[in-house]
Amino acid sequence: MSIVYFLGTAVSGKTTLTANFAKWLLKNGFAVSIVNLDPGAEVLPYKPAFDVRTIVNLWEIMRKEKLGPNGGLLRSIEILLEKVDLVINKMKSLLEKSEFLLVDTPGQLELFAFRELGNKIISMIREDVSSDVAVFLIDATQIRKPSDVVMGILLALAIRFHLNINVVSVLNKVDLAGSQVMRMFEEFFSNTSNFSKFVAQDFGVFGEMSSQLVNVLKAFVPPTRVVAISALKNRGMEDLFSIIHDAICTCGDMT
Ligand SMILES: Nc1nc2c(ncn2[C@@H]2O[C@H](COP(=O)(O)OP(=O)(O)OP(=O)(O)O)[C@@H](O)[C@H]2O)c(=O)[nH]1
Ligand SMILES: [Mg+2]
Repeated sequence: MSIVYFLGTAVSGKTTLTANFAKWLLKNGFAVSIVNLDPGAEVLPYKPAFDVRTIVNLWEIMRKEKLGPNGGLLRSIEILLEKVDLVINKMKSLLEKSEFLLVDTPGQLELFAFRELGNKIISMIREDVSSDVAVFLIDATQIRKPSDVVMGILLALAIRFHLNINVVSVLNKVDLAGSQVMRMFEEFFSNTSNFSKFVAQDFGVFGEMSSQLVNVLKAFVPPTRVVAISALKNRGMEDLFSIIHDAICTCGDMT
């Protein structure tokens, strides 16, 4: 069985993609379960087999501890960390039922990607699964200039380092973005020296630094393609499956 974590900045489409990719997998004959790790989720477009909201209730925490939404979420993540064994046991109980376990993560990227909880969950469950991968969603509507591409790839790399997991980057909401956004990503991977010159113009005083950053990133980011999808319109699901498949096949068997 393989486990796929969906990560991304706030509102990048994690929950929509979790729901629609699960439907796509089911339609293609795979057994799938979904886990919701977002204590702040309201209405979910899927039925989770395990939902952290059964362990922490954000609204109750906000009320009891007199916290706003951000403080409440942070506190919820701390409570989940204290109860991480329970979370892991619940997740492990689903492993035998599914070929794929899809994990929807909290809205704010840092809560899962850069704090202890994400790291702990991934490492504790890893011994029981044949492979795992993180899908990092980049919101295409937020990419306006080449330096935004650099920032997206930098974030993907930071996630890989912090969570110690193979990361595949996916450009979501392409139904709302112009084709030049995808072209900028392609250029980064296929013609780095050109991209590096391009980004230097874009950044003004930071030009030199950012173009050097492109070369550093290129050295550490595995040569891959960025898949363009629309989670909402169900576009690019085959490509997404293929890139996930490639990523997890490098770690062993697929199921
Ligand atoms: N047009 C378009 N809208 C999308 C797409 N994916 C998600 N959305 C919309 O973006 C908004 C946020 O989607 P979610 O799936 O809730 O995103 P999320 O990353 O889970 O959001 P948080 O967990 O709240 O951070 C919703 O209104 C979705 O309908 C897409 O591919 N195209
Ligand atoms: Mg969500």
